[in-house]
Amino acid sequence: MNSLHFKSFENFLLSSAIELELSTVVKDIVSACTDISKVLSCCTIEGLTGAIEQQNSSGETQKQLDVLSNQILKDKLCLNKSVKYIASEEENNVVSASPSGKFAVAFDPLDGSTNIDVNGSVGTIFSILPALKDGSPEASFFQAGNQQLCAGYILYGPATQLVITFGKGTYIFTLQPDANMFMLTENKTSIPKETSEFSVNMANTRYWKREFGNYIQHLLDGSSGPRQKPYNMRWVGAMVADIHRVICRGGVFLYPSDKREKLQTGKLRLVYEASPMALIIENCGGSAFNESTSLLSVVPTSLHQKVPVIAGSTNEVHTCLNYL
Ligand code: AFP
Repeated sequence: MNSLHFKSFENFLLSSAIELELSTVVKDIVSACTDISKVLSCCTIEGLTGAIEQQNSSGETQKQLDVLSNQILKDKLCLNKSVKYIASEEENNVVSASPSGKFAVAFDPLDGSTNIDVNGSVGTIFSILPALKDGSPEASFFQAGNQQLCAGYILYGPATQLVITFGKGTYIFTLQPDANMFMLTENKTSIPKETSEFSVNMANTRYWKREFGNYIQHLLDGSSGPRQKPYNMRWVGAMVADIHRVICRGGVFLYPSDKREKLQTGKLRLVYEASPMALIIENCGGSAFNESTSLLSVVPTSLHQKVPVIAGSTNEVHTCLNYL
């Protein structure tokens, strides 16, 4: 790639007139993620793959790289005077940063970290909200997704890419490793409304509720079934990678609630996974729902709350919702 042809992330922030303080926070997140990307590229050689004897807020076994990525982001953001609160998948409670800060930052430092051991794609997801003046530290994160000032993710794949929205449009930047800079490679204005590709963990079939099972069965029935066309299926197992594919070429990403006790309200976390992804998807013309309402209107009631996610190509999302 000849970086001279592309606008740098810094120039994009300037030309889009993003407020200075917000810009500094976003730049710190992106800089931390550039560091995470370097750590990931040499993690096998440095022996950093594998789990540690510790569980995160959701009771999942943490990987060494979950903990390290969390620390890299936390260290960077705690030094930024504009950040008041930090919430992370890897922290049980809100971390208080700068008392005079204006922003509350939530993140999943390493989404899909079970892919690490097989050199598969992983990502970082983040959300920036206005920090509330009053109330508990948690209260700042108990705002509906439509209050987010910025949301984004970094995909650590063959190329490292940043996908970001400030509430008007969704932009894709690609890391130019030699220059250590993210360059604007796409202004993503739309996700196709129709699709013939779905993304779901089929191994959960036996746990699904009947209506959701019927919907998937009709996709599998292909041309001879009620949907009258063949559908393809893709599942990376890292939300960032699966959603990125949906953003690039359309599709529907599905993580429903199911009959298992731990998945009665879904698997994905609202504050730092579903909500930011919903803002990104809606800003390039897609739709993002739980099983009944727009994810952006859901007000969290706990920091690590889980929600079902049905997101992607608008017409397919609504067809799925009709079944439910
Ligand atoms: P990990 O971070 O534990 O790998 O979980 C990833 C994730 O939260 C999300 O990124 C995936 O979409 C989903 O879980 C995959 O879940 P399955 O285990 O059902 O494949």
